[in-house]
Amino acid sequence: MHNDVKTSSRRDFLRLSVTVAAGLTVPPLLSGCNGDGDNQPAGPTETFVQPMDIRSERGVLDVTLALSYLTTTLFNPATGKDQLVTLRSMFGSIPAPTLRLRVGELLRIKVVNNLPPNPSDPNPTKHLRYHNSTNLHTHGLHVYPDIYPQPAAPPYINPNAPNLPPLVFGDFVVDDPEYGIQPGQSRQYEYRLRDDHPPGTYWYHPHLHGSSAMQVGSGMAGMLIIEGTIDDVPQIAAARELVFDFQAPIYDATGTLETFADVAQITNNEPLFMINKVRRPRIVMKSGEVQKWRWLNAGTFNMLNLSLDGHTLYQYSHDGNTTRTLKAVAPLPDSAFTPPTNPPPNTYPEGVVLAVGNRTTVLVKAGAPGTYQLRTFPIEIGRNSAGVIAGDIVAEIVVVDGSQPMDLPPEPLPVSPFLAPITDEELASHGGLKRTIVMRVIPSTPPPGAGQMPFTGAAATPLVQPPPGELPDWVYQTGPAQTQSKVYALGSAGSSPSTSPGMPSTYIPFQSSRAVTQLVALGSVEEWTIVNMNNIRHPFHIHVNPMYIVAINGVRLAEPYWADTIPLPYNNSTPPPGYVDPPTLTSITFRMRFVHFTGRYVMHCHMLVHEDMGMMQGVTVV
Ligand SMILES: [Cu+2]
Repeated sequence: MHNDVKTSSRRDFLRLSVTVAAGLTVPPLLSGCNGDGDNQPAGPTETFVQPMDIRSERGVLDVTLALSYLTTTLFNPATGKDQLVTLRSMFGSIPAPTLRLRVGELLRIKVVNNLPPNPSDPNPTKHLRYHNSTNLHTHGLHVYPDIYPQPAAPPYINPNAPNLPPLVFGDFVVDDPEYGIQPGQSRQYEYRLRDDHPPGTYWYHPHLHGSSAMQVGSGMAGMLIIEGTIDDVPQIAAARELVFDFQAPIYDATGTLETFADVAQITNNEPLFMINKVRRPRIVMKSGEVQKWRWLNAGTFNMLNLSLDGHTLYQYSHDGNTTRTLKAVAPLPDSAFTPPTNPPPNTYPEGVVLAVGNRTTVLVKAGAPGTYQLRTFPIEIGRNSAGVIAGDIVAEIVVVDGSQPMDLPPEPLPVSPFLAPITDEELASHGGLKRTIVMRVIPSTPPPGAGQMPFTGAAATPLVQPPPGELPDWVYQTGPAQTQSKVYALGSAGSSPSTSPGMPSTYIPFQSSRAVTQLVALGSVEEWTIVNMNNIRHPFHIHVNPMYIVAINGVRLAEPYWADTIPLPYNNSTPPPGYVDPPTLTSITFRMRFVHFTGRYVMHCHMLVHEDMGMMQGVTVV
């Protein structure tokens, strides 16, 4: 299925001193070739470019990801011109390469941090000073989250220290920012995929608290594809596969990204998306051809609401979780692309919606010859018109004459037994444990506590105040008004039964060692409700174990589904005078099985600026 290795490009990569003990496939600039011959008549030129593709060999994908600055050109939507930028990259590439392996295989990634030393940064918020320290997260994977041999104690993070045994890291992100992979250091990660791991579209990116927005906003992200039985379905195997890394790199007028203020100010103002570093690429298809498109929102803030003119999208996987049936998503009407100036809320039609961090896989069957736009339609990310993300054309599809129509796959599609529904009976048989967690942004001045709406959904719990003299460590103070002097809190608000062990009951921002941590027993099955007290759609993400979404705003879903990231509904009510919180609450409710792995991991808002400012909690499974 994959294109031949392009040897000249391979030499280019080797010049980057990158070790690749695996199959490296570099698709050439594709020119409408879908495998049925090279003798293409002259036609429209395809400008869609696939990321580098590194595949496992003999059951192992062993790769070294060197981190370095990359000087390259990017299309600047603000000026309409290409601009020279110098941004942080993984593997000398934006986006980072696609890593591809199969269910049951071993993934080994050595991160070598060749970035220059952390600059001396006067930011009063300490954890926001480590722009060039890093770590790695494999988003969506159900893998061991801790360190081998575990549990390693601080300073567990320095594998280069000569008097420490070599450590091997699982999907471990609970670093104190001071002890991440510092410039000049390296770290070995190892992820063993179980045989029942759901095959699908995942991704990887840095996750060091305080620098994740700057690094992902710089372009440090790549797709991670786990292949399995779904990919063996003949009609899916026959479809040409395109990888779409939607990214919106952030940089200042000089083409660099060197202060947290530059990412903090993108709230509601993120640059426009590109696909694999190309602005509005053109894809050429043949009429009747079926293609498989893997989509990843690797931005830092904005949502995507995707629809292809004149074509139904057949979605069969969300966040790597396949479904038994194809979900047909009809094209949205042109009229919805330019909404009225002051629309009432909740009137935006939805295509395929991807919050930051979400992935989806769709099949598309090319219709009649012609030119079609792949668009992201306007979508509300918060209350009132200021919270609407504008529509945009993200790619152009040119359909040419074709003589060999292809088929969509028959249903049902194969689904891993790992994704069996979590029933009421299963939850009850494990004790019916429930927890409530709150996402909430609160001003730190006037003093915390002033003007906060009481939390009425469960036992009221106060925001834990910063210790005397430590406010600067907790709260981002120096940046744009929309983000400064606020506490970004992920708090706890009770449990059922109220005696649930391991349930803290405080609002406290993630501050390294001070983070609230949910203690969970291995093998337990629980139901959690995440409450949103703000009027923005915080996307909630939890590591290691996927969520089985059963209710939104307390209303049971007719068709529960699996996800690892979900944008919460926003509050549409206006805060009363003197208050910052709306009087109503929104929520999602999901169930999880805490199976197979003990260890330390996190849950957080995937608006990475919010995460870096503290909207995160720990989870420890014992
Ligand atoms: Cu958020």
